[in-house]
Amino acid sequence: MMKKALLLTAMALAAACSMNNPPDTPRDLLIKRLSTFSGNGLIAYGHQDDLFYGHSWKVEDAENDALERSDVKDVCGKYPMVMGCDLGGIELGSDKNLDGVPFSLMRRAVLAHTGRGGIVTLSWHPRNPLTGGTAWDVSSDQVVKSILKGGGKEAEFRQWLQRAADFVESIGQEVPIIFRPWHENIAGWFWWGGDRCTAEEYQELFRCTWRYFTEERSLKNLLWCYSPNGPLTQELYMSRYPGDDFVDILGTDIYEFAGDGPMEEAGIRFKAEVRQMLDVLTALGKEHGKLTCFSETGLEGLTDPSWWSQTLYPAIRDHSISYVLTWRNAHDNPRHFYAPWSGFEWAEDFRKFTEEENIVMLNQP
Ligand code: BMA
Repeated sequence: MMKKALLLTAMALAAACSMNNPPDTPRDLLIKRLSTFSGNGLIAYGHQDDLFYGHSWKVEDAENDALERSDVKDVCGKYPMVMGCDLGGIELGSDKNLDGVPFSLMRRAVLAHTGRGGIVTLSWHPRNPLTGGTAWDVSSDQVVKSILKGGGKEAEFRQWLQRAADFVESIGQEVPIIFRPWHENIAGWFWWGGDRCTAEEYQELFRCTWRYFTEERSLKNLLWCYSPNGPLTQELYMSRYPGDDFVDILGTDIYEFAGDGPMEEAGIRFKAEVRQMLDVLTALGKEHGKLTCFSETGLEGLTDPSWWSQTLYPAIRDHSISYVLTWRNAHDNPRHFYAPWSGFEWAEDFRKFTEEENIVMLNQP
């Protein structure tokens, strides 16, 4: 515990002492912070939608709630260092995201979490711009093509980008954010994934999103994360990579699925997949000078009593990833959760995980 505390103090001092250089931008500071984590073998823990709702509660008053509740904090006394949020729905001008989170609440929670010293990452499950279906509507392989230059749906898609950028802008440029659009793109479950578009179309989608936010809207507070589903070989991982100019963090999403088979085997398989994929990310991170992270993971319903100590932790502990994020605890589906909650019978295993020497939580008094 001492080692982690000393390191974090040294980081704060180092930031305060770099006085003769041009001031670091919020983006620079977040890059440095994440690099200090990974450079020192520390891994920040993250949880999706942490402040909006939990296993059996949700924020009712979006405008006034103090945003102090968190399933993670209920269990271990600390907030996760990283909070994930999802923009899905913003593209239609909706006031709530696809999981019912008001965007006004999201904005307040991003400010509350970063105000406490936490880090925020945004994903985006936009609807299908061609069919009007959800992000999971993969009925057409013309969708990405249709929203690129000359594709017919270009103007409409520009408005979607505009609405997403308006929201990011409304948070404020002083708040650095990890933005992770067009994720899990090697698999075929999203309209931007797999063979629903060509590699060139995917790359252009990522790049035009980057150009719109960075150049047209001058949103310089974003760190861009590329996060295909894993596990993948290095070759496959890079097969749709948009390029070093458009990416700051190499991530990956891998979940454990037990299905009907034995839990132990699923855990062994997951550990092997994660280690292999994180080895690939570490090598690519070095080669391309990029940060790395384990952008999404989890075991739905935490059906393995020792998942954190026997599966997740051993799989990640020797890898220099800046953070690991487990998915959301739905308030309206008792089986859809990825972090423990107050009263969960195996919460102690998670508590132990958060107390590991190299796992970083948010030390909020
Ligand atoms: C999925 C599930 C869905 C949710 C979506 C976006 O993995 O959790 O219920 O709508 O993520 O958050």
